Amino acid sequence: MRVVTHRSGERKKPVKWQKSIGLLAAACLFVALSASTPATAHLDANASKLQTVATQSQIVTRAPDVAPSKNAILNMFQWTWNSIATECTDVIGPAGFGYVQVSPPQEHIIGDMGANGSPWWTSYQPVSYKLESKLGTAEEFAAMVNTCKAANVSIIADAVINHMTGQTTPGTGWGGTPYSLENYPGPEGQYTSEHFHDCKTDIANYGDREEVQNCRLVALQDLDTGSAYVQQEIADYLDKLANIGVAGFRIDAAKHMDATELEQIKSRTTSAQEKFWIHEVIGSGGEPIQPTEYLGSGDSHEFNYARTLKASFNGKISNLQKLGINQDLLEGYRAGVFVDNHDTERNQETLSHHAGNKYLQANVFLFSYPYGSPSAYTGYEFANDGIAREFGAPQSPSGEVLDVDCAANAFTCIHRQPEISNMVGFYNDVRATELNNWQNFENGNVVGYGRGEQGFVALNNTEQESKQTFRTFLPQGTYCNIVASNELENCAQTYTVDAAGQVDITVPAGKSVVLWTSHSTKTGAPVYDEGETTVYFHKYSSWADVNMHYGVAEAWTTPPGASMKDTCDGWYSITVPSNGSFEAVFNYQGDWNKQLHGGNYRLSGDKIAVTHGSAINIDPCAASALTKVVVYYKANPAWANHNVHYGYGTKGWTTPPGELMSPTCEGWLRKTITTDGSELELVFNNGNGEWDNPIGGGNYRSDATVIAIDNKTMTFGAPCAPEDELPEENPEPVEPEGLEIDQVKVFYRAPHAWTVPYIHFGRGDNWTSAPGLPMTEACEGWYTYTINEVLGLTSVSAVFNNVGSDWDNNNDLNYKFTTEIVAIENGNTTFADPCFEEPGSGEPGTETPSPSEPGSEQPGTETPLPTEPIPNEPSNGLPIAAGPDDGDAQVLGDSEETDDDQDNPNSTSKGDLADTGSVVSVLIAVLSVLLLVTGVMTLIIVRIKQNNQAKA
Ligand code: LM2
Ligand code: CA
Repeated sequence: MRVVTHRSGERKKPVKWQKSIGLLAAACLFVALSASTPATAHLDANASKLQTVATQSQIVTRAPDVAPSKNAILNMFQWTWNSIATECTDVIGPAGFGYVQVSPPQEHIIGDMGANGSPWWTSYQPVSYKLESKLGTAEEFAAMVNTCKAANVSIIADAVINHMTGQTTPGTGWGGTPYSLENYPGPEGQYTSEHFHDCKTDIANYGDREEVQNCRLVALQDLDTGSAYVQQEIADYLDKLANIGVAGFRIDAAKHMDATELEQIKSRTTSAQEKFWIHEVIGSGGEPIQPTEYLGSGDSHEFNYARTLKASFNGKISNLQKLGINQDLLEGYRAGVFVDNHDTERNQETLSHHAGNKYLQANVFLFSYPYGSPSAYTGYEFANDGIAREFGAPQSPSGEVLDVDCAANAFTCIHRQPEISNMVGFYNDVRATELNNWQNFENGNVVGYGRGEQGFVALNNTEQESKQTFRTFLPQGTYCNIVASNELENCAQTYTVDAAGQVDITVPAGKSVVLWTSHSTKTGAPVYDEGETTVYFHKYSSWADVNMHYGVAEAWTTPPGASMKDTCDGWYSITVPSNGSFEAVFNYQGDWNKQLHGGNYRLSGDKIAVTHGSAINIDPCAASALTKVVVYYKANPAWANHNVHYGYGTKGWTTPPGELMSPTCEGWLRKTITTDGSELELVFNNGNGEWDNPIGGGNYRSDATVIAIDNKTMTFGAPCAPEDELPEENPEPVEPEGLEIDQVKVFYRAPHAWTVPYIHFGRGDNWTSAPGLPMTEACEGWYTYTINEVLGLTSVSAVFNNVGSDWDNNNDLNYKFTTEIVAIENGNTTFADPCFEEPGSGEPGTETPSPSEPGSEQPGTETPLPTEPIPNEPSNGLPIAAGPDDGDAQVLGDSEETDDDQDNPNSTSKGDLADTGSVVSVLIAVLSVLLLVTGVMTLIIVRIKQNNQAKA
C-alpha cells in the first residue's frame, strides 16, 4: 500500500468515465441505427419478451457455443488439462458454469528453484506457441476442450501475447524449442530481434503510456505488437486455439499493448474473431491507460470491483449496496468481475482463500449481486510470505504439474464449496432480475437482499450469529439454505418464509444464508409492496433525455414510452403505479438500453436505480445527497504543506498527495470533504514523501462529520473557537526550503545481530533499490555512509537493514536528515561524529554525545528498535513513510498494482509484479545473508546490479 512517492507527481486525473460511456453509447447507437430491426419492433404482441435492438450488438464478443444463460467462469489456475476435463464432467458442468479459464497453454521456459521445483510463473514466459506445457500436451488440451464441451462448459485460454521470456541467457523451452535473447525460432511464434520493441528497459513510470506499452514488463522481452508480422503470428496462435474449440481468450497484460493494435490483431484472426475476448487491464485511477479503451476488441476486467469487495469485507459490507451505481466502474455488461485471481491472491490486493469465511461470503456476493460477469477462482495452497508465493503447483521432479487430487494435494478445490458451486445455478436463474429489499443490520455487517421473486441472500460478516427478520419478495414456503452444505436433497438448514414474505433467519457467524425457490417447497405467490415505484435511470452522455417503455401486468406503453425527469447527477426518474412488479426498457431516439443479459428489466419495490445494465433498489439521489465532513489537522512544524489524502465508500482515493489543507485557527489546518455519507478513510502527508498514518499503520477512519487529528489521535468536534477560524481557501503549495549542505555523513550503530548494516536512502523521492548499500565500519560498532549531492534537496531520508528481514525504519517514520553529520543508535539521533577521537583521548567513540537528560524529549527514545515492517510486508493502510517499500516498488519496476495501491487504501498489496519484485528482493536478501556468511560477495553485487537495472 505504500504509495510510490516518486511517481505521484506524474499522476493525472482519471479519464472521465462519462466520456467513455459516451463513446460506448455512441457506438451502440450506431449499431442500433444500422441494425435492420427498427425500434418499433417493440410494438409487437410479445412486448413483454422484447429483445432490444441494442442487445444484439452487445453480445458479439460472447462465445456463441454456450447458451447465453450460462456465462459464469471458473478460473482454474495451474490445473492440468486432464484434471480440468474430469472436473468439467463431475463438478463444473453440473454446477452450471459456462466457462473454464485455463492457465496459459503455450510452450514456456523451464524454471528452476532448486529443491522448490519450478515456479508457477514460467507459464507467463512463452518460448513458442506450441501447445506443450507443464500442464499437458496438445492432445490433452484438445481432449479437455471436447470433454468440457460435452459437459456444456467452454474453455477460455489465457493468451500471453505481449511478450516472450525474460531470459537473457539461451535455453530450451518445455517443448524442446531453443531460444535466446529476443530470438525465438518457433516455428509458431517465430521472432527475431526486429520483432521486439526498441525500448529494452523495464517499465518504471506508469504515468507514461509509451513506456507502459513499449518497454519491458519485469524484464519480459516486449513484442512489437504494432508490426504486421507480429500481429499475424499472434493472430495465427489465437486462431489455432479457436480451431481446437476454445471459446474465448483472457488477454494477459492487455494494458501493456496498444488498444488499437489489439483490434488489429483481432481483425487479422478468422475463427478467433467470433470468440469472447476479455482484457486483463488493471485499471488504476491516475493512469493514462484505462480499461475502457479496450472495449473495442472485448470486455475488460474491473479490478475496482474486487478491491471494493476486500475493502468492504474488511470494513462494512453495507457499503456494497452502492457498488452497482458507482459510475466510475465499467458498464456492467462489459465488465469481468472476480473476488481474486492468481496475482491478487498473492499480492493481497484482494481477498483470497486465506481470508476464510470472508472469502466464501465474497463469492456468494459475486454470484448474487447484479454487476458484471462473474469469474470464480480456484488454485492451490501456498504460504503467502516471501519466496513461497512463487512456488509452483504440486509437480513431478521434472516439473510436470500433477493431476489434482482434492483430498491429497495442495490444490484448494475451493470451487467445490457450496458458496461457489451451489451459487452458480442461483446466479444463472436470478441474473435478469432486480436486486431488492436490501437491509442492513449490526452496524452494516449483516445485510440481506433479494433477487427478483426467486432468491434471497443474507450475509453475516461478524463473529457472532445474528438473528433478524428479513423482508423478501419470496413466495411463502420452506427454503433450503443452499450454501450450508453441498447436499441439497436432504437439506441441512431450512427457513420458512411466511405469507407476508417475512423470514426469521439466524445467520451463523461469518456465514451466509441463501434461499432459492428451486430448493424450496414454495406454496404461495410473492408479496410486493403495493402501489408506486420510482425508477431512476442513469442517462448516457450521448442521450439528451430518457424514456421508459414499460408494461404492468402485460399492458405496455407505446414506444418510446413515458419520458423521465432529470432528477440528480445524470439520474432521470419516473414514478409509475406498478402493482408490485413490472418490466421496463429504457431508450432515447431509437437507442435502446442494454441489460446485462438482454431482455427487459424486471423491476419491483419502492425505489429502484437502473445503471450498468443492473437494477438495484436504491434511491441514487438520496445516496449522492452530499455529506460534508470537516477535517482538522494539527500543524506539523516541520511540514511546509499539509495534505489530506482520502477515499470513501465505493469511490476511489484522491490522487496522492491528496488535497492541500488550509490554515485555520492557530496551529490547525482544515479541509472540508464532501462524501456520500459512507465511512471516510484518510491519511496526511507533507506532499514531500512524509506521511502520517495512525498508530499501527493503515488509515484513519471515521463516520463523523467533524474530526480533528492531533498527534495520531482522532477526536470529534472542532478544536477551534468559531471566531478564530479562518475561511477555507484553496491554498497554493508552499515551496519547502532546500538543504544548504552538500552531503550527509551518516553513522549507524547496528543491533548486535547484524553483520554489516545496509543503508537504504532517498535523496528526495529518489530511493536506492532495496536493500540499499552496505555501510563501512568506522570505529567499533559504528558504521558509516556518506550521502552525497544533497544540496537543494527538500528531504534526505533513510532506513537501515541487515539484508534480511530486520529493518530499522524509525517506527515507520524513516530517519530524516538535515545536518552534515548524524549518528543513530537505538533509535536516538545525535549530531556529532561518534568515532571522532580527541587528540590524546583514549577509546574511540567516547565523544559520542552524552545521553539525553532524563525526561528529555529525544525523538524515538521510548521506542525499541523496530524490526518491522520488512520490505515485502509493509504494514497495511496507505502510503506510509517506510522507505523500504518505496525501494521495493522500484526494484519491481513499478508494477501495475503498486499503482493500484494508491487507489485502494485497504490494499496491503503491491501488485502482481510488484509483489514478484518484492519476492525477488526477499530472495536477494536471504541469498545475500547466506553468501555474506560464506564470503561470496560477488553474487550479491550481481543481484544488486540486476535490481538497479530493473529500476532504471
Ligand atoms: C500478468 N498479467 O498482466 C500475469 O497475470 C502475471 O501473473 C504475470 O507475471 C505478468 N502479467 C506477465 O505475464 C508473472 C509473475 C512475475 C513473473 C512473470 C513472468 O507475477 O513475477 O516474473 O509472470 O514469469 C518473473 C520474475 C521476475 C522476472 C521475470 C522475467 O518474478 O522477477 O523479472 O520473471 O524473468 C526480472
Ligand atoms: Ca508491450
